[in-house]
Amino acid sequence: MSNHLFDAIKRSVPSEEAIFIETGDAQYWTYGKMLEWSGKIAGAIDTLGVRPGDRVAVQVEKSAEALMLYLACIRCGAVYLPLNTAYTLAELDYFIGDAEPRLVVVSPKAEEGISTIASKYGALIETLDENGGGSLVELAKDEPADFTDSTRTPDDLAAILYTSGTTGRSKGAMLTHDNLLSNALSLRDYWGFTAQDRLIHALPIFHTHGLFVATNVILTSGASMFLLPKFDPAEVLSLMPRATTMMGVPTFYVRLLQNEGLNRNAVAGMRLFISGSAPLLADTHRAFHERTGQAILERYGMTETNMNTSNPYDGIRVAGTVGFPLPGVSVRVSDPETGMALAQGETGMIEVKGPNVFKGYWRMPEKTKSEFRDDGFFITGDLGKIDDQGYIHIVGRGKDLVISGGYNIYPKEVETEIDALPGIVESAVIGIPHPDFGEGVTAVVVKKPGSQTDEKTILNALNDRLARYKQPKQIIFVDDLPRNTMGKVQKNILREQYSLIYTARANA
Ligand code: MCA
Ligand code: AMP
Repeated sequence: MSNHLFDAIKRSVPSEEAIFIETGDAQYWTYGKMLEWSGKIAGAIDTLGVRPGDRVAVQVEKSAEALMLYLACIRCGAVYLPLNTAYTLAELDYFIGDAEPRLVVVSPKAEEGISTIASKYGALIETLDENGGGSLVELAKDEPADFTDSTRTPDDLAAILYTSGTTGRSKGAMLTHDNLLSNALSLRDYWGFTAQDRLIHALPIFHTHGLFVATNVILTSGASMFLLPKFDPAEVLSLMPRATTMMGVPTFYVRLLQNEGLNRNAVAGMRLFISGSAPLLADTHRAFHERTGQAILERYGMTETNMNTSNPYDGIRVAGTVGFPLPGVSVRVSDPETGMALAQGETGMIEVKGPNVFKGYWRMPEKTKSEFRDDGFFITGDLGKIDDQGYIHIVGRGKDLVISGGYNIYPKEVETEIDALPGIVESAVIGIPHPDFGEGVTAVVVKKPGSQTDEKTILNALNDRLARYKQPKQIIFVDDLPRNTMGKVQKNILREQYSLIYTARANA
């Protein structure tokens, strides 16, 4: 009897008394308490009737208890399905309908709205609040702490994470126990994590970065983390003297640089700053180095693949690159059309293969097949090259995707919503350089003649349909969209034409 991921976590526990989590209100979670509460919650889920392989969908605020719920699912064999807290009811309806979870866990304040959706798809509903209360915790209190973990092989599913699709429909990426464990162990060793590390954890816990990269690396190192509800530069700076490492999206570093408290002294005890989820501008890398003497380590991953490449821990971290393939991961660059491997230095499609790569998209075998080459390499949709030193550069995206503050937005999804509004002919959604979020979601819209629709009307209509971070930061009205001879909208022309709108606004 073994549970592939949780057995490895148990083997990494330094002692029952060692600290795993410190929350902002100076509450401590020891590793012993982690074992006890993940076991109790696993018991509660099991008593509710959740069986191995059943999905448990979770949309809750960040808390230590929420991480216990993730671990409880791993222990009882359920498939953990985290959902962004910004998702609207319309978005949740799709995810719950598609994944058909046995149980949905939500914040008490969202229970009323979501319960209709849960009952529509035959799911049970329980609550968990940001202070560690809620009906699920009440159930867990009556459960014994010594839960017998369910047997899970390396190939069994541990989680499904939804990523939006270029054609509109979101796809559930199926991640196995070994996808998560192999990547966590690899990152732990590559980045030199030990039980002495204390990570500043200010990321959300419903995406790969904050959930798997941060949490699983800490757990498999027997280390500890400061679990913060959100990113607040002043709070992060105040914790640095007691921390050793931080993981963040580029916006974290941009915002830290705006704080005068960031200097060599403030980071003296920090051994590593890691960035990922979106391109870190070389300027940000240089400015951070100048101010602190520390070179941010940039790495590259995807929901479907966990982490693929990383700049070296020992060695030169080159700004504007994502480093080398992680041990055990193969990366190649191919011709996007033919799939033929390209020579070193040439730009093409980045493809990856390794134990980190997901099992496929939930109930989408055709889609899964079309995104893999016959020899098992996954086609990332990212365009890049490998330089003569072996460093990988991401130079663009073959997929129509905007990344804003580390969140992905698929233009097609936003365009579909805008185009359905009265008075609209069509729209093109693009990402434009944004000083804070890296890229700002921008909609270029053509109205019907005589239509009174304005920016406010469109944004109000999107409020119930799309999570806030997906909504355009600006809407530009035009008479028509530029098209090529095939009739395809030329987004590159729009991106160029409006490239300065956010920087101009910031400098005004
Ligand atoms: C918040 N807003 C945003 C974003 N976040 N708008 C666009 N993009 C965003 N990322 C909206 C808010 O709803 C609000 O809207 C307004 O912007 C200002 O909010 P603010 O308070 O400034 O935002 P915040 O709460 O400080 O959040 C910014 C943030 C956050 C800290 C950058 O977005 C964040 O934590 N991002 C990390 C995302 C992440 O973990 N990605 C990893 C995905 P209004 O005022 O109009 O209401 S995993 C991944 O990508 C792969 C696998 C990988 O490689 O890691
Ligand atoms: P997600 O769908 O959230 O998993 O986002 C994955 C995408 O984020 C990748 O396919 C890349 O386009 C992008 N990404 C992640 N890390 C980096 C990075 N360090 N540099 C550039 N793009 C990145």
